Amino acid sequence: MASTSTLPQVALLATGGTIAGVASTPLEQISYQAGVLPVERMLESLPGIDGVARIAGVQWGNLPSENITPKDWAVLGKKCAEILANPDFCGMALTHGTDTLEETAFYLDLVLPPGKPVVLTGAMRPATSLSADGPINIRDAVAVAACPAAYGRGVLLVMNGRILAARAAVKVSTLDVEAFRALESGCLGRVINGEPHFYHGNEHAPPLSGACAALTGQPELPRVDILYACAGMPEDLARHSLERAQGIVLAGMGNGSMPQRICRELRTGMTAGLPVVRTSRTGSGPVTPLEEYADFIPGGMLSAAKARVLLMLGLGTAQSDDAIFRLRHLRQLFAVGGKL
Ligand code: DAS
Repeated sequence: MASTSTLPQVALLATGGTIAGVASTPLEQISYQAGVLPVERMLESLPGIDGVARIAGVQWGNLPSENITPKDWAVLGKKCAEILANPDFCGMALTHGTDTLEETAFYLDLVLPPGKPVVLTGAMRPATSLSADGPINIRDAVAVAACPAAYGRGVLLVMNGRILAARAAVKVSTLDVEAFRALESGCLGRVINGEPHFYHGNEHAPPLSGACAALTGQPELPRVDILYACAGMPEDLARHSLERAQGIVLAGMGNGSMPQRICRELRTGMTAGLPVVRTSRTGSGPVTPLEEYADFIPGGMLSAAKARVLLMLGLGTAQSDDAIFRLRHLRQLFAVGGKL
């Protein structure tokens, strides 16, 4: 084992979630309080972690991730940029609740230029649980953050031994420790017995990584609503969002389709310059351009939650009041960000 002082240094930034959660007994896995333990306590449960990297724990917050907001993304993005600019660190890992981990990860991917590894992880069982998954996930995330082969791959997510790209990872299970998948593109690699293995090289920078760096730390992003399409969906839901939001993401049926009445309603907004992105509630497969929806922006491979993050940042970077220019800019962003 390398002597501790020659090991790379990784920042471990803790934001809360189940990984820092506490239940009343070791047998309780479902009912617990998320975001309780401080980062030092989480590190105490990791004997041997000092053989992977030197770790500097940073307590950013201790929130259940359902309470994380775009304002928090801004503060977090700024903090990450500061840490990454520090030459003492070769990379960073973040602990985060799994419920909105994919949104924070994609936000960070869009605002942090690809370079030093940024690796998010979480847990599906509280820290007090029998067979808690948090400690091993932290060990694996730190190993990836310290790994030269992880450089330049954009923001990553490591859970249950799988290494996933932030843009592709989605939470697919309410309870399983195998909670995240990249359904179409698959995982980038695995951590086997603490050692990261990537299946391919990193010669291609991930699409859009760092594309919205100009907005790092920007606390106010435009409001974008998600509308979930369903049979007989009332039009006033669409009307409500059209009156308040600056952009809408439709979690459509199948290949991003919607009831005709909803389509008509959304078109009134689009005519006035409000962009609407079509995604799918199915959870997998691309949403393709379609003649009948030519005025909508196709979300491609992006889930509704990720399309919302991209639309918020895309509207923020459009820097023009001209609706045609804005729409062209957004179409380009989605063409790149949403491709397989
Ligand atoms: N409530 C969840 C959250 O903080 C717990 C978790 O999955 O971490 O996102």
